[in-house]
Amino acid sequence: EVVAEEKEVVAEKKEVVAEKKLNIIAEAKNDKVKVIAENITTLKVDAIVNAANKSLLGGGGVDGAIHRAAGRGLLAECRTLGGCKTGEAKITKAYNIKTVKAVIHTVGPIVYEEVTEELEEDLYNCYKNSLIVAAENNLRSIAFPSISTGIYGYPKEEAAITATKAVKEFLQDEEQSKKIDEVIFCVFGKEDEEIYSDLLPKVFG
Ligand code: AR6
Repeated sequence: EVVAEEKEVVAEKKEVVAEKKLNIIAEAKNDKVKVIAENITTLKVDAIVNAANKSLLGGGGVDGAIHRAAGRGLLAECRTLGGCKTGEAKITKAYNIKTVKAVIHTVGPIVYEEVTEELEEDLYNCYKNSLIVAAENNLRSIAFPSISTGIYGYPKEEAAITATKAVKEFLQDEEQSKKIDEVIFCVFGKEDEEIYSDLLPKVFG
């Protein structure tokens, strides 16, 4: 019995280590929404979202990281898609990213000066349309980077508010919600770690 108990303790410890390795920094009570601090290409989820540009032919930031990890097959498929409009989302296979079934490419708005209502709506639509594409393709877990908040200049806090709002409203739709088990906000950098871990309990409880 003692041995069994010890085994249990070891198993528990292992679980903790596994969680730590994933860097889960916040989790909503609804159990579906998490914040994880990682390179998005290393996550084990059905779909990762790419913060792409309208050409869908690759770039810097997370787009560059995803294309590098996925390999040339991804670029070849992207060439067949005819680009993507701001706020819309298109799906490809994940090629050499073996922990993932698909990549959903979306194009965030570029902020030159201030965030207008139109830009906010574009960003909202990136999250909403990516979730719709995931649900349509039976992809039950999805990880988002902080779309538009790097090269495209969207203020991080405002972006997080819109991102969490879009996910919350999507999950409030009962039919859609049934099709998604897990939504991860994949944060990259201390600033977003703090913003999202503060925001998550406020938005999702
Ligand atoms: N994993 C997760 N997040 C990452 C990673 C990564 N490996 N690398 C960067 N980030 P950005 P945008 C974060 O600039 O602002 C490209 O050239 C980063 O810290 O990648 O939407 C495209 O082709 C930031 O929080 O995307 C477009 O031309 C977030 O990802 C343009 O950049 C988004 O930063 C899109 O700009």
